[in-house]
Amino acid sequence: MDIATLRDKHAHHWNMAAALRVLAMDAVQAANSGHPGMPMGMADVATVLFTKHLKFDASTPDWADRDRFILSAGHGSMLLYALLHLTGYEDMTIDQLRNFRQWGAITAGHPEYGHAKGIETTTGPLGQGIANAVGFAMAEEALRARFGAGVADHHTWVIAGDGCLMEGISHEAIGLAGMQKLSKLIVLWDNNNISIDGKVSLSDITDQRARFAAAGWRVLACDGHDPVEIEHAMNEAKDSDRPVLIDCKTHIGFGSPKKQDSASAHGSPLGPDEIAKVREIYGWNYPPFEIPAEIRTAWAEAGKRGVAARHVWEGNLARLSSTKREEFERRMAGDAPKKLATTIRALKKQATEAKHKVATRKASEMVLEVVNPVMPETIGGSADLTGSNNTKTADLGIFNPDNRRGRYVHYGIREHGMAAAMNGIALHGGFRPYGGTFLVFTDYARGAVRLSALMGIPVTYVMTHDSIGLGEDGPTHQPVEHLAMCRATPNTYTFRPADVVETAEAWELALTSKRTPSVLALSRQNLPLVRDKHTTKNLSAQGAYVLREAEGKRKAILLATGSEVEVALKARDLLQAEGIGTRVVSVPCMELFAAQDEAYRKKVLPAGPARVAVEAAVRQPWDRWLLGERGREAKAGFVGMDSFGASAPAERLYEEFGITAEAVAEKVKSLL
Ligand SMILES: Cc1ncc(C[n+]2csc(CCOP(=O)(O)OP(=O)(O)O)c2C)c(N)n1
Repeated sequence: MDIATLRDKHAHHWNMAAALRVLAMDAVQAANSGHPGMPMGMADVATVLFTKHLKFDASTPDWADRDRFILSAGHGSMLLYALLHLTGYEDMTIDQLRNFRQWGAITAGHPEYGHAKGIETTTGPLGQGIANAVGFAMAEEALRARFGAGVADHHTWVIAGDGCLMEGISHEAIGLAGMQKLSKLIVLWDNNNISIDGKVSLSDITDQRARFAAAGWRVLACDGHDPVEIEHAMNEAKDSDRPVLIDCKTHIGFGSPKKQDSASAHGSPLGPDEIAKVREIYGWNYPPFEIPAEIRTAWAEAGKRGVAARHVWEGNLARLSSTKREEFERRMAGDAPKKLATTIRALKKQATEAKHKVATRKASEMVLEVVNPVMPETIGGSADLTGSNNTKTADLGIFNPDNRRGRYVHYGIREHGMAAAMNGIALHGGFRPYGGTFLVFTDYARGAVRLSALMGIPVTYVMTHDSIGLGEDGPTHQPVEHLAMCRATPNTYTFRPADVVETAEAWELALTSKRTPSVLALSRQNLPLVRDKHTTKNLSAQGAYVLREAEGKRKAILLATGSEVEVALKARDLLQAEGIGTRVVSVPCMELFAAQDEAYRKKVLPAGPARVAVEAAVRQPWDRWLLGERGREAKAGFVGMDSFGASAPAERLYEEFGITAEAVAEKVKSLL
């Protein structure tokens, strides 16, 4: 539909949509940076969605049963900010729009979760939003199954562009959503055939409709500028038994004489002359950031459409039994149940007595066996490595279209999709997702893992087979740089527990974290229990602690994590036998150790003794603990990996790569 017809036949709709377009165009111009083309292209779709379909109440952005709106095409952030502003989200003031992309403004270049109400997830890295949405829709299904449609019954709407659909992660996401029959997930595809380099056909000829259909989606289409067609498609989409793609045919930079349908509309300001022309074409005679009262009122009305539904919902929630309501509220708040601490303590005590010698992946399963029954909000899963990651416990049941009460997800071989879906589940609220793969495939999940950290959401990554200790699968499967990568990521706890006790402590910390994701790096091979004295206190919470004190004068400190704590303890025996007093420090989590006060860190790592760290991975993250923190280069050494691993039995690999007690003891002696 062209602009003249729209203005003629759908004047009211046109003006409402024009308000979005102009705000986007003007804010990008004011910032002298940003992406006007996408908001100008999708304004009609967004207007129909927000005025007719989206269930929300701008006065109560946290209403648990609101529809979720996810702008997967995050570069079009001004579309979202304009919608939030016009519908009356309190924090999204006109000044925030004026300050688009400026220091301190909540209107960041790309929508950032936590900056403004109504931003459900951080988007910008293309494909993440659509993959998060799968998690949102899964969480909605699971919450409804547990608490009933009276308190959980909402849709997840996504705007995704050609870029989102071209990204590999979208394939993982749509495959998972199709299999899961997530009928309340609706993706609005901004099909404008333009990306940054030019026409999409420069790089892609995929039949997207066929691709979605092949994955089990329902596919609808509309003219993305015709409000009647859009509304019709949305009505139909809400009545589907499968997830729905609506192919919205649009024009990027709609109405810009020079830039419409071209890549030049994508990511730079239109310029004052072009903006003046667009204003004329739109019939918009108001200065920048001024919205006429009538249109402002109509948008504010849209922001209140959901008030009645919210009241009904509040009544429904109030009518739940008090136990169920409190459980709902606890879970939405992300608070761990009181029983968690006692459960972990009991397991630690029992493990200390039983002296279990198990792989930490097995230890993790032992923890989950006792935790999952007392934490009904956990949703576990694995990217097709369930039997290796030990992520499934007896009580969970499988989450699938026939069993929405199931709490275990077979994510398939989709590490990136799994991580992004877990972000969505966590963001939705009511659940604590954890999911497993091999540590080496942290790479494959990386885009979404980084966003867990950036958003500050407590997803738990169960990353097993954490070193050359996995043995015969060889260097393709043996991580060496991955611990460094996880530790280099801000706001991420990288745990590498040494035994059952530390594994239980790491899980406790992961499951009580509110704003930090956790990576649990777990061994394939069996490890002895090194924490032989029971403490109710969670020692791993300090990040590092003295596991064995030196006998006699302390001449050396060994630092180790995970499977190499055993190596360090053996090295200590060798050194002590020669009269070299040696302390062993276990370092299950460097980030938590770094967060301790100076006095504690000094107690664990005093100046003076030689320091040797041992970890079957690259040295990079260790330098602070070896050279900094009162350490000295002349008295510091590292025993670990400086190359990729190899395919052989684990014991042979440890010998060949020189990660042995003897090598550690020699290193210490060379430093004394
Ligand atoms: C993972 C990722 N790769 C690259 C980019 C850079 N980028 C931002 S938008 C864009 C093109 C997107 O095209 P499309 O989705 O069609 O958006 P439109 O041009 O229609 O606004 C690219 C490559 C990104 N944001 N994320």
